[in-house]
Amino acid sequence: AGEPPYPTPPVNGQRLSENNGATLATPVETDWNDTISYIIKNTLGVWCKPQKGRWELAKIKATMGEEASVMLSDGSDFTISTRELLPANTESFDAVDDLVDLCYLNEPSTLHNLQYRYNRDVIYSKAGPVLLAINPFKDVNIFGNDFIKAYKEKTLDKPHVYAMADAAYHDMVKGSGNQAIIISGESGSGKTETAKYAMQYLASVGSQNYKIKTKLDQACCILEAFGNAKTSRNCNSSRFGKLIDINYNAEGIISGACIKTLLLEKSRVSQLCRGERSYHVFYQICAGAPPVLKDMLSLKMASEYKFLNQSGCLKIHGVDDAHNFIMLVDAFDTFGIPHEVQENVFELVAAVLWLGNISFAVINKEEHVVPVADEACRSAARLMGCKMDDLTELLSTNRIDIMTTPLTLRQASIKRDALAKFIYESLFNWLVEELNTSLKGDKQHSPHTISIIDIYGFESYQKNSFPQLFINYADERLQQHFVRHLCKLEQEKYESDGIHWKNVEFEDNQECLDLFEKKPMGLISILDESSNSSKATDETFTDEIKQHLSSNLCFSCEKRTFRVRHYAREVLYDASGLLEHNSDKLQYDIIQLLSSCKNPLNHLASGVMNQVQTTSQSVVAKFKDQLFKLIQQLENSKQHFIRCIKPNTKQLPRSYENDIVWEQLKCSKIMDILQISKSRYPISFTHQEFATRFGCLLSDNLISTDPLSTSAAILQHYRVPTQTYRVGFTKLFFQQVDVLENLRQEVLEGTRKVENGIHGGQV
Ligand code: AD9
Ligand code: MG
Repeated sequence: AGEPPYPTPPVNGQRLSENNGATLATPVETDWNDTISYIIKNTLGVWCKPQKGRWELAKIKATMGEEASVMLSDGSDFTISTRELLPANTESFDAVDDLVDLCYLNEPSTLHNLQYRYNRDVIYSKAGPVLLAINPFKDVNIFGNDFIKAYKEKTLDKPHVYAMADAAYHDMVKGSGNQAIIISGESGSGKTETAKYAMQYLASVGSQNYKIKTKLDQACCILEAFGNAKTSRNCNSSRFGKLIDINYNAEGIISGACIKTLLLEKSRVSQLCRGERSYHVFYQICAGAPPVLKDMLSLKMASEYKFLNQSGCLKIHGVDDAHNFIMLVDAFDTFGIPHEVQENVFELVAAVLWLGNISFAVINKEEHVVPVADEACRSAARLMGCKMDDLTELLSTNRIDIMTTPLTLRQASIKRDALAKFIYESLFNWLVEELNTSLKGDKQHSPHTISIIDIYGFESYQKNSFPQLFINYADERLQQHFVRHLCKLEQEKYESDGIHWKNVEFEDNQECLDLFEKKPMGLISILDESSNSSKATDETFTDEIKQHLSSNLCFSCEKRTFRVRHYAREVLYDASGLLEHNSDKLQYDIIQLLSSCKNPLNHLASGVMNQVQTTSQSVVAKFKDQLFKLIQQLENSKQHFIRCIKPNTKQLPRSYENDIVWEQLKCSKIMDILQISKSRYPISFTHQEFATRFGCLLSDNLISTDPLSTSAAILQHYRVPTQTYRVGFTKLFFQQVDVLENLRQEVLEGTRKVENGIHGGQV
């Protein structure tokens, strides 16, 4: 073997600077002064922060006790405490594919590596078992058929979502059961795009079935039109969570797929924040419906609808809504949805818009109101397929059995919005069912599944309400799953088998999850109970949470607001309106009216109506159940993790902000995962498994009846370097076994003989 391409440092970990904020314990600690001497001797670089600014590379000129005189690349020099220096990797480490391979694993080295790659459009990197994907916010030429082919044929082996999808596929084919690709990251970090690329790969690697491949693409188009919207974080933000199961037959060929969704943010239908938009489909239909359809729906421009024009934002820069409408119809056609049914769908979309335009007139001293009998009311009733009188009555009175009570303006507006939201939600759920019916294959002959999970990402605005609460709770749950798998279980596995292991301390987010989930008094239980109580108000709810949750370290309550310290960041929530959003009880008269409608709406809504009538759970309690089922499905699969990272908050290409990237790496515990991965033994065998598998490498006289003795003989005989494996009570753990596997193959193929006393050389 020749000289290594870089000087070997005296430590395999790195020194921690007190101010770098990460909890990087090193498996082997050595004296920092030794490292400094080593750096000076070999004229290696260090990282420093002149004037607490950004990290810069420097060379140490001299040291005086605890201080060092360093020179920056522009030739300037200054004096700094050696404690504020961090070792830099040599240039030969620039752009390593896996951060684990960095010799020094610290904040500036990690950020430098990712930025070096990002500047060259290399958006994927590995962080041990996790694939990191940094959002390029522009087209990078690394996707499409040629790349799929290259990853399929293994002529490319760089980190890529295709490589991860390929690994999942091959694990499945080789018999390791169901697989799950779990994509997480903040809002706008690129989860949904990444999920589509994963799906693209899985659809082509396991398919001669182009129909399903196209359908999967088109399903995304439909779901995004109805379930995505522009927020201030992301112009195409997913407002529902999704899990797509792709089913394969025994030969590894796609047989069908199934989409499962998590709670749609339906408040967006009637209420928008400044600068945001409602669901894309509304703008698409207003901009792109052909004249005949427009007439049929009495459709106007988006700017004419109150549900759309309230936020002062109707267009997204660079997005052609009219063109996207044509794409949507195309997608419906691919799914074989007949034109009359498509018309029914569009009638409902337009009905929702017209409902939003219904205004009210005061009719008496008590301020009771009735809807104004104008174009809005007429169109809404016509499109829903009900009599205008019935709609007018519904929106001016509450009817329980034979009792009717007139409504005030506020009550009538709430009821109108509830009706619009219910119609839209039913339509969304119905669409998902339609897609599933068409994607369903032969379940009986589909023993394997690869699931791709893409849910909403963490978000925080100036004003945060119910949607942020459930989105951030879901993100918190998924983060725990991520950390549990990659940090906790990994370390427990070694410890329980008696392996000496220097534990990497990491902060998990159990305290925050307890805040939400604790029974009987967690945020979800209190919210659930208050929503079901007729006496509860925003004030009593705030009092309750203050009283019961204040001891939780992640919680603090102010007047009408409360703060939650999420793993990602602290968020200030507005307590008012939470109960109303959460109770989601549909009045019986709304259900009755909808059932009598002529539009196939009554059929579309029936599933949701059944649910409404049979369950008394509040929205968030139902959501928690859905989320738990999803996590359970993940637990029963072999998991592959992708972490998406946004390089800036402005959704801009070619902009990489160190602080923003570091914040995400730190909170998501990527640095801890790296630390664990650096000293990890990913391959394991029980003593018996190892002895049986590699026993063929030993001559008979060296094989013992005790599997551990046989295993030890193999390791000794082939001089497997001791630092590459560990022997536990029940298992042997390895960093890699490629060489033993190759030897075994040669023996099995008869190209190598195992002779008594002759070892195969150092392995
Ligand atoms: V949210 O939690 O649903 O709000 P996501 O899903 O994490 O969010 P999304 O995938 O929608 O983010 O990505 C945001 C935008 O980044 C996309 O609309 C693209 O404009 C951009 N993006 C993301 N990934 C890529 C990519 N691989 N190539 C090019 C990308 N652009
Ligand atoms: Mg998304």
